Amino acid sequence: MQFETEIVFQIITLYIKSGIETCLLSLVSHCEVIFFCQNRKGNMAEKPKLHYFYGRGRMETVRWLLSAVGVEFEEQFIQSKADLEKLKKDGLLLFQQVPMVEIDGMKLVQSRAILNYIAAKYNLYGKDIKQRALIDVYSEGAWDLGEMIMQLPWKYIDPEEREKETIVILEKATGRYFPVFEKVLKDHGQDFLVGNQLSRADIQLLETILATEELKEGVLSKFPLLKAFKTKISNISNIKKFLQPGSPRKPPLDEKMLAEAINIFY
Ligand SMILES: N[C@@H](CCC(=O)N[C@@H](CS)C(=O)NCC(=O)O)C(=O)O
Repeated sequence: MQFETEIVFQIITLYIKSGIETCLLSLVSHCEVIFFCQNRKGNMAEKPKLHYFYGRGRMETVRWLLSAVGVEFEEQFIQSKADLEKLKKDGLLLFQQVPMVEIDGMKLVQSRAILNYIAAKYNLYGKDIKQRALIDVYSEGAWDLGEMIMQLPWKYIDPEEREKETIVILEKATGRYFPVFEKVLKDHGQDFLVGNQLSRADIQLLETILATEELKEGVLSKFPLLKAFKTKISNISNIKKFLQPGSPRKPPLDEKMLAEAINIFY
């Protein structure tokens, strides 16, 4: 503000000294400077900061949504129990849990609350409350399947049990979840799940489809519309970028990452 006042003062002085034309020219260029500075300030303040361990877990969908809308973010990785304890001791985690996202002056926790906020802020939540309800229904369906996959290495340490559970999950994917989404796409014949525009439901469904395919290639073979949906959503430019190597997208949890995560949380 001080800077802006100073510029106005300079412009008045210029008007007195050199007349209206020089003064107007100067006004235009100074306004550009002010807008540039304000924009930079705004953007800097808005860059969200994600606190989680280096893994997908309950933060991955947050990374997906932000990336899909082209919002850059920082990641503060929790690498040890001590890192997590420090966040707790500093009073930064409302329920002593992560994910936590610093965004717009808030320290948001609860993964779904974080996703709701991002979806609402970046227009991924439909046009009215009915669309929003439908988007919630589809996102929650995708989340339920995704959560089973995410928890697989945590819950089933024994390889044989993990194998058995993988089969159960795949049966649920192809018997319960994918048929619903295939039917939705068939019934309205549109490119997106709700309201013929991109919403969090499309992004969350794509995330879950890809995670399911990591369990078994070709799992979409009986779902032609979901296959086409996958290709279409994957090719949206921000999403395409996110799917390329070097993006903030995290790999599936391997044994090493799992051991590190167990050390942090248990
Ligand atoms: N309902 C919460 C659950 C969060 C949660 O369970 N976080 C785990 C890591 S994924 C955690 O912080 N565990 C440490 C603890 O509970 O002390 C959410 O969805 O964000």
